[in-house]
Amino acid sequence: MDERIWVAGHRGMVGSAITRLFCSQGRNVITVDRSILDLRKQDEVEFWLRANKPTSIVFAAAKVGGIIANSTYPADFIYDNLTIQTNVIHGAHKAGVDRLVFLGSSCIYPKFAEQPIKESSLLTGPLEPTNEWYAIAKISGIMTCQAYRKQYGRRYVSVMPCNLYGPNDNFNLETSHVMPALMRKFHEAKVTSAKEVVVWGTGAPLREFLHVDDLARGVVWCHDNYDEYEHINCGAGFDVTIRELAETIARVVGFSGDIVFDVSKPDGTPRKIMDSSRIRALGWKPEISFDDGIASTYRWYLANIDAKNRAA
Ligand code: GFB
Repeated sequence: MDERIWVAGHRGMVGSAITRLFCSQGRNVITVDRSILDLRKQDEVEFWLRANKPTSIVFAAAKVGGIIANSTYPADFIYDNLTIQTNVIHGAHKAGVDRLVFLGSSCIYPKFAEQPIKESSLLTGPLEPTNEWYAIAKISGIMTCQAYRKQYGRRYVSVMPCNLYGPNDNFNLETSHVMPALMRKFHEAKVTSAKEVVVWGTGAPLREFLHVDDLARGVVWCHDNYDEYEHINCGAGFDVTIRELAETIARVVGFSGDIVFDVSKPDGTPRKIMDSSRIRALGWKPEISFDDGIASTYRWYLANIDAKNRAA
């Protein structure tokens, strides 16, 4: 049978990286725009699946956002994510699609999980309150895949990435994650000769950052080879404090003013580095260094976001 891989969420940072990689391998990816198919509409999803007959699905469609977006819009985060993932996973089963890769997030793990966090830490303690609605939706996604595997023998698997960054990220300061937010803040401070940049929280939390092209290689590998009940971690293997991240971005961007911490903003979870030894034992490892990844993402930002803003 000819391969037809549906990458759901192909316009996002993760989905676009996975689509690029599949296409570079000469593989047949099918996509559908949000304006054509609203994944929150069950009937439409099931109709589209019957009509387009993918042979496999990579589920990279999600309502995502940074720490403030997650805690400000909890209803959107839990409703959108639960609805779209349930429609796609259940619809895939009904349409006879036997293979699906579900993408989650390291925020599924308990706030005070033992570090580095093993896959087996799932559901062993309370979640981080700033993103528990998103986390509950993603945990439900893992278990939905497991349910269809257990009851129907479907080869549905789940991959958990750490914090990601790269081309096609969201650079909106209200809703973005920390990496694109700081890149934009430092860049704008440089071009306006501002004296300081405000960074949220204390600067003490640790985060594990992986370039999205490295994640894409892990996801494509799992699509082709991973077929286990348990979800699998996919992380960079090191973490940095938010202060170190801010200093690195300031250096790459060329901002030499002050970095000020706004402690009225939340820190979120203190640390969430994952134990990715299982996927490493299977042969995957990151290839893009932290400094190179930040530098190339900043070049992408200049060429795509800053250039667009200046033209507007
Ligand atoms: O990336 P981020 O929003 O999400 O924030 P999480 C990471 C850390 O960076 C927090 C700090 O301690 C923030 O307070 N930070 C500093 C900033 N300055 C900024 C800024 O200008 N913008 C942002 N956004 N943060 C998310 C979850 O948690 O991680 C999601 O909310 C998801 O559910 C995602 O799991 C990967 O790492 O705290």
